[in-house]
Formats: sequence, C-alpha cells, structure tokens
Amino acid sequence: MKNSNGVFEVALTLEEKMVKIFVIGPYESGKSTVVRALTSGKSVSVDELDTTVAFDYGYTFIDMKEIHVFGAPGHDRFGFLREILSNGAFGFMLVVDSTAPETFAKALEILKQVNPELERPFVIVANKQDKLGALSPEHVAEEFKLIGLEKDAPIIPAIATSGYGVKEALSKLLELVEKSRG
Ligand SMILES: Nc1nc2c(ncn2[C@@H]2O[C@H](COP(=O)(O)OP(=O)(O)OP(=O)(O)O)[C@@H](O)[C@H]2O)c(=O)[nH]1
Ligand SMILES: [Mg+2]
Repeated sequence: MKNSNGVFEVALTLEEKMVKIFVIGPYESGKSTVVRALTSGKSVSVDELDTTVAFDYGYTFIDMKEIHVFGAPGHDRFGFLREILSNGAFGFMLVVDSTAPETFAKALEILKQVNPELERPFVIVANKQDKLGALSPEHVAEEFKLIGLEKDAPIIPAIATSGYGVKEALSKLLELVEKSRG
C-alpha cells in the first residue's frame, strides 16, 4: 500500500530480505569450513598457507531471504578486521574447537570484541565433534559458564568438514535474529 512514506517502507522491506551473519572464533577452530558448508555454490576465502588473512564470504537462501555469511580471520593481528566485518551483522556464529577448551576464553574475548553487551543474538558451534576428546555441548556450556559467559546461548554440536550441524546452527541463529528484531 502506498502512503506518504511509501519509499521508506520499500527500503525497509528490501533490507529485511538480506541478513548478514558473521562467523567468528579462535584461530583454526573451523570458521572457513563453516562458511563453506553454509554456502550455496562457491564461497570465497582469502587465505595464506591455509589461514584466513582477510575474510571468508558465502551466501545462501533461506525462506526467501538472502543470508550473507562472512567469516573472520582467526589471528589477532587481523583483529581490526573483525570489528569492520561485524558492522551491520544481525547475529554471530561463534565457532570453537571442542577438543580445545583452553581456547574458549579467547573465543569469549572475540565475541565481546564484536558484540560487547551481547545485545545481538549468537550461537556457539561446538565444532570438531569427530575428534577424540571432543567435549559434548553440555560440557562446552559448562566451560563457557566457568569463564564468565553470563548469557545462555544455544550450543550446537558440529563437524564442519562433513557439514553436520552447521545448517542447524544457522537456522537456530536465524530464529533468534527473527525474535530479536520482532
Ligand atoms: N576433524 C575435523 N577437522 C576440522 C573440522 N572443521 C575444520 N577442521 C579442520 O581444521 C582446520 C582449520 O579449519 P579452518 O576452517 O581453516 O579454520 P579457521 O577457523 O578458518 O582458521 P583461521 O582462519 O586460520 O583462523 C582445517 O584443517 C580443517 O579441515 C571438523 O569438524 N573436524
Ligand atoms: Mg579461516
């Protein structure tokens, strides 16, 4: 329906059709693999010797919405890029290596760098569940509580290399995004 601010309404509708998701996490946790697993077609990664030096990007369509997925570099020397890439993100996927609880504090620090008050929704991807010694999602939740994560977040078990759990994690996050944006 057209009214005096019809143009504004159209702009809003277009924006709502595009959702930006940002995949973050410690070094080598599987961020690039997650972006690849989520992408319809080919994703783009800017890597040097298998480590991301700029970002990953891919997109997919869910419920008529364009989901644009950006992946962060893991190295701290690219920390400034995390902040730039987090601009306008509707939600975050925090990818951790479930066999490396010693990296969870770093994961939390990265999450708070891009989402300081945890005001935007996030899910934790408990990746590398195929590896010996991987913590269960319940144990990952306990570890995050111990290091001071004060907010409950869905923790989704995943094996990014096979795609297991990755789409579920995105769906869960999109649910939270939808809720948070009313
Ligand atoms: N066994 C196993 N290996 C995985 C899994 N996900 C990722 N990997 C491996 O872990 C390594 C790092 O994966 P990447 O996706 O490059 O990790 P990243 O977080 O993008 O790494 P940086 O960009 O360097 O921080 C690669 O050798 C992957 O094949 C998984 O679920 N299980
Ligand atoms: Mg990477």
